[in-house]
Amino acid sequence: MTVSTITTAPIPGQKPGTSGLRKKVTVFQQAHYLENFVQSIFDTVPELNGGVLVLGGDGRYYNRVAVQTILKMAAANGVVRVLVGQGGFLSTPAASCVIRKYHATGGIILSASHNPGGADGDFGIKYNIDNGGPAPEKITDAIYARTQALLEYRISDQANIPLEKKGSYTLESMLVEVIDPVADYAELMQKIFDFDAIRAWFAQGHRMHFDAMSAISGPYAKQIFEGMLGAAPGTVVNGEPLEDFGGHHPDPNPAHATDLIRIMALPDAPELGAASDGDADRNMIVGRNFLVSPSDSLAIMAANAALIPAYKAGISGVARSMPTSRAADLVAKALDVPCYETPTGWKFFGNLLDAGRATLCGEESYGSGSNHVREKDGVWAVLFWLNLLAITGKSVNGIVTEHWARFGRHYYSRHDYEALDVGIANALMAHLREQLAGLAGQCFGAYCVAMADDFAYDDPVDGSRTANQGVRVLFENGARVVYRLSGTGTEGATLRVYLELFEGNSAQHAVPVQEMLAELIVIAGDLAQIAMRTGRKEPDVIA
Ligand code: VG1
Ligand code: CO
Repeated sequence: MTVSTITTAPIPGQKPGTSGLRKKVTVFQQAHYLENFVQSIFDTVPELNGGVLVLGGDGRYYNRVAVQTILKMAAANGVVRVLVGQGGFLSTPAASCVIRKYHATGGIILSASHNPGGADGDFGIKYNIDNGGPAPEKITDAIYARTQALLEYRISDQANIPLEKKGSYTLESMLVEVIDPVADYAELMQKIFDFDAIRAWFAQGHRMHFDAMSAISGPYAKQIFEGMLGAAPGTVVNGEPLEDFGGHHPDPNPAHATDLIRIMALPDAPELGAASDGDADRNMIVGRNFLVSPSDSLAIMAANAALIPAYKAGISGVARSMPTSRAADLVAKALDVPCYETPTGWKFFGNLLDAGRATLCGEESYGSGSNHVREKDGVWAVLFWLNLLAITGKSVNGIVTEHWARFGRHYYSRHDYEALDVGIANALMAHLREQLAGLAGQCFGAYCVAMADDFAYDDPVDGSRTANQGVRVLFENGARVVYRLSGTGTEGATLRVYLELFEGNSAQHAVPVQEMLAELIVIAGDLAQIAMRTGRKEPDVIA
């Protein structure tokens, strides 16, 4: 048993994106690739020397190998104790929960979330700080800077830890505790929601269909929904985490959760349909033949939060990422609490949650969460909806349409153009930015531009400024188009176009989304010259 110092050289391109460093598995398999990044974390966060680390991932291909490597490097870098999920598993929200509960120094989460897995798929690694949330940009920037100067890393040569068995082990002088990945998280959920009411609802014969998409939410969903809440066996499908997610994109949206959509359109569909993503931090909520937009889901949660035990005293505020629809803003106004608009990515919510300025947060990308952890949380969101159904006796469709009748409806859609040439995508964004100054006052049919800018965020807690977070064009009639490039992809560039239109008149609320947005879609395409510049006639994904 010896600790070695291995000579290495900086590897270019190890810059974390919206949520950690994501690359093809084959890139991570290159010599020193993972080790360099992990050593850069240890060098950037000196408190880990003598500290406690939480470690786990979504079980995708390379998870097991990476966990063993990181354990050996943690031991060599002076970590005193590591809590690692059994099998190397921890969902992203569960990792956040465990970091907080055991007052860990930080956590390393292995996931590429909604990106496909397998030997030819994607892998990812992310560092979370002691509040349980993703490291803020000043830390991820410092980690990246370190990768560019790194010349050596430290690692133990001790044998692998048997991750399949819960228990305590030692690696050099470091304690490794292999913990139940579900237990702490399930206990936390019980404190938040009315489990008795949900249990009674299932006992009355109500049904749910949860598609874990062969990803990490499966063990959590099975234990909580079927085990603790009495949902019928078989409620959770695709509940075994697979290294390649069965060959699918573990991305809960209408483009990838097609089985769920089909089942929820059948005449005998259950009351609630739901799905989660690779690392179980996203959620998709579906009623009978009825899709809930994630932006609406956030607004509805805020409007009904007082019905949930943990939030019955009221919420302190709401936060949403900039591209997320402004439905939550209207609810915050009615509740007389602030609504914060942040850049895309959960790391921007951490300060607001820590400061008690926001209780609920959400993103249009099927993510929502609260101050219970510092990550978005898929199973939590499904429990929130179950709790609402159980205590109101209403249907998903009923809750949403009543919400629209009260607040109006924000028609919303996101159009993604994937695997674009990086140069073309950057030029498209640059062209949009060049037009910004002259856009206000221009009209496109009935759509007149009120304001256009490149979104920048000033964090009200630590005063940091984050610029260039997406081009937004606001129209006088309340419509909005946002353009940004994805920061999670591993192939070329992905252009996301976010479209939003407010309709206050309930008589119009049954119009299909793409039909309602048709004119805005054409304007958005023309403004950015999407077809001309990319050669694409249609988006790859409509969410
Ligand atoms: C996407 C989503 C963003 C989300 C991020 C991580 O980022 O748009 O809202 O926070 O993924 O989610 P981007 O940069 O590709 O648009 V997860 O569940 O993939 O960790
Ligand atoms: Co995710």
